[in-house]
Amino acid sequence: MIELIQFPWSPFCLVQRRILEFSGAKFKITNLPSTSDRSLIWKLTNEQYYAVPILRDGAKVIYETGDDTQDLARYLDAKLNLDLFPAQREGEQTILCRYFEHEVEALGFKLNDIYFKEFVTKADQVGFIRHKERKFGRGCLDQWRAQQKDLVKQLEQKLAPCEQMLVHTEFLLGDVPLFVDFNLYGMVENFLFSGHYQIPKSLPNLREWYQCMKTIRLVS
Ligand SMILES: N[C@@H](CCC(=O)N[C@@H](CS)C(=O)NCC(=O)O)C(=O)O
Repeated sequence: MIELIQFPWSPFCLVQRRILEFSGAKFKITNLPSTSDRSLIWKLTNEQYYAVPILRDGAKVIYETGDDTQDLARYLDAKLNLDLFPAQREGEQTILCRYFEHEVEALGFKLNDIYFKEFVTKADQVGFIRHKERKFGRGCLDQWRAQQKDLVKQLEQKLAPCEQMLVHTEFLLGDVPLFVDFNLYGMVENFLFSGHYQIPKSLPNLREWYQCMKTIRLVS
């Protein structure tokens, strides 16, 4: 059985989880014991990788080989016949995913992280704060909390082009879901993870798309 090794709130993990659910395949989720304990991933990848998510499928272990690769999604796509990466949409998907994983993600995770005490265990909170502050500077979580309204506004603006696309089609690139839809879904789901936010009212088509993406299943 395929195993997804992850954190529940991670945008990149939420992408893979939704693809697995969509596929209807049986899979197992393993959450790492703490945000700073990457020893399971380190061991499984022969000391090549420590980020989440990774996949284990029997003897195979799949991890991202580059910053903007989609090795996990492509593995699931091929294995489970999902058709999420049609050749003729490859360029558009690459461009859009970079936007989602960088511009959208950068706002969504900050807005979720400010509520970290509600989803990170007490024992793990110091590790979580240290991890954030080492990358974003001392007091970053307090700064994001103070900037919350502005960050939501910025996110709304970043999502506006997706709203424009979804006025015309049910999914981002047409009438079937492609990898871009799952990719954006993961970023949006991370933003919503704390339960303190909603998709802005100015984005009604995105709201509708999100509800659909949350439950959509492959019909084979
Ligand atoms: N491009 C990678 C990004 C993965 C990533 O950035 N994961 C984060 C958690 S959301 C992580 O584990 N970063 C390394 C760390 O926290 O030390 C993917 O799509 O999986």
